[in-house]
Amino acid sequence: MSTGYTGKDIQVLEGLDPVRKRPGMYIGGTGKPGLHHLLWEVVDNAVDEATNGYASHIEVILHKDGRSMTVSDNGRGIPVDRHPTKKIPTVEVILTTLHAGGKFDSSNYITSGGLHGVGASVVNALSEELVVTIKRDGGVWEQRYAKGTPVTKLTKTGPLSRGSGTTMYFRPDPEIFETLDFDPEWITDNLETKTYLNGALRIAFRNEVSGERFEYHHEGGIAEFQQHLLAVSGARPVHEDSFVVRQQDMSHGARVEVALQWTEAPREVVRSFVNGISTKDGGTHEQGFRDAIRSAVRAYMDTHDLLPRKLDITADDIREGIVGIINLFMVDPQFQGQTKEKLNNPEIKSLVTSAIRLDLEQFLTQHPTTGDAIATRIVQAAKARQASRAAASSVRRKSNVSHRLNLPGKLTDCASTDPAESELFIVEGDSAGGSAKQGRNRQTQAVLPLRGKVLNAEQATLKKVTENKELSNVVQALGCGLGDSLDLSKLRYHKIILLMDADSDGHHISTLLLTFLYRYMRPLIDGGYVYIAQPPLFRIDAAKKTWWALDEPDRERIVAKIKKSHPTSKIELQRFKGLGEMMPATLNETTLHPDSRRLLQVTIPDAERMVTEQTISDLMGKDPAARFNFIMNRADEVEDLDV
Ligand code: 1YM
Repeated sequence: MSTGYTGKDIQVLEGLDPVRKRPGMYIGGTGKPGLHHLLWEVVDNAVDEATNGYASHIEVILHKDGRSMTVSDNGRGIPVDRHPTKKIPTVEVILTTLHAGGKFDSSNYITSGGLHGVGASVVNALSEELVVTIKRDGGVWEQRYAKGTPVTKLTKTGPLSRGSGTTMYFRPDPEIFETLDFDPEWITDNLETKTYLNGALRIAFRNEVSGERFEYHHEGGIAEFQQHLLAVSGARPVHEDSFVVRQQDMSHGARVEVALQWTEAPREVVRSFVNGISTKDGGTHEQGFRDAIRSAVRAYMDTHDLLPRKLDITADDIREGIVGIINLFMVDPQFQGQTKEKLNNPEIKSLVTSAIRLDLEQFLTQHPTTGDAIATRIVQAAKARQASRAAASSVRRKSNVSHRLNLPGKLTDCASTDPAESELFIVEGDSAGGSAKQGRNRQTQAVLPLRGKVLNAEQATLKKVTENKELSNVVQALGCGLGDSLDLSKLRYHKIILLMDADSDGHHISTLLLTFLYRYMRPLIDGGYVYIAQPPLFRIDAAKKTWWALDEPDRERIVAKIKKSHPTSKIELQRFKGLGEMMPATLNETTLHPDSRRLLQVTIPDAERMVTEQTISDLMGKDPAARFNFIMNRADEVEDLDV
């Protein structure tokens, strides 16, 4: 080896092999979320340095290629001294040893958060190139790596003029990742959240692709964060002052911060964090938080005689409409779940409950106007739930009576009764419905045309929703009921495919339907049953062959290819104005037939889950053509695309 490393060091370097062999084990996957996970690891190390009081500024740069990042902080700098046992610079140990600074125990939990530098070696292993620059110990030090292996020694590149800190440049490895492009929206969202969770921290983000620069600093901390969430949710609060509490003296050296407010919205928004890291799948701290809310509010309502006699109030009623945040700091968090985003320390639940419950009850008692407004809101939720249950069960009755008797008249059903092979195409308009009916496979493909207006489910009550003809046709055709009483085992089709024109009307209807499914039939989306069909917009004929293009860029790409391979041949272009214009056979070949069609599967990836609430509220009622934040996943016959 030209770098002069000994056999002993190579053994250390082999330590990263498992990361490259099974990247999913360390970063959840190799798609877009996995790619961004690399960035979060590096940012978290810099934020840790700030949380520990050593750094105040972090800068993040998305480079011009859109595929490489630099993160720097003004902290102490990763140690560059010789590691006492490994006999190489400490920074090299950090970057080439799995879980340096953390630990990996046999029960398969990765222990991290508050433990410095755990993820840096994973980032290194999965980067085509990584350069670390450290200002510390009187010098500027630099070392380069490729795919986790050092390609230079740690070298002093100059004297230290002033300050200290760590800078890391990395470019994720195309051999590992399916997608390489960083998403500036994901980045800004994540960075801004970090500054809400640490009021003293300043983060600058420079996007060299767009030339933009952002600076984040939120002195108000999680109280300000809660107000921000409230603002983006668009929900109207039912009381003015939020409940904010910082509990410093919990046992086990833990502390917790909470901000909470009730709104009129028919849902609950809770964001939870451990040591400033998002726990999207919740966990014991979130459970403790929920328990505290239930028991404090119940106690308040009890003592003030605010509980109506004939109405039972559930924990869900109590939490309906809350917009809340919990951030827990603790020493040895244990994470669990697919992407290790669920806190699993059992002792935390009651610790959090007892840290918050009394303060919340006291807050309500000291602010009786607020307390009464919240109590009124909760009683209203319980009453609405009772009314909804009645409405939902009437829909369910209708769709259950007999397997087929109660199907909507507009549905053209398939012959098969096996949900696993059955597909429902929800089509816009009767004329497109006609083409689809003729072009489909009668055995497995059913068609439901929608004509009337689809209700915007975002602001409507369940009762209104079930009264909407088009939506109730959808519910009846699917057969599984909706809301709390949805029963997936009764779902009549395992592929529900929205087939709309590729114009803004079609897009609007898709959006309305997806909003409805998200709000009232969410398990269908979570279960991966919902798809969007991709009818072509253009037909291209040349050299006695036919191509289909989804959109203009697709068309240009195909035309360019044809010009190259058939330079003399005449190219004919046809643009479809709508699905109804397409011959049934064409529709079959391009859009319906499983062997040749392209489908987008509608999923909500974890990183998007938290912004989806906002996206949906943002989208509905304002700009129907606004970009959708549902992200589409790859499946066998399925293509990756944002709508
Ligand atoms: C751009 C990313 O990694 N900053 C960073 C990392 C470390 C320190 C400071 C640090 C920590 C400690 C002592 C300590 C790390 N240190 C280690 C290890 N920014 C970035 N800034 N001195 C410096 O925790 O005691 C791992 S990361 F292991 F050496 F302590």
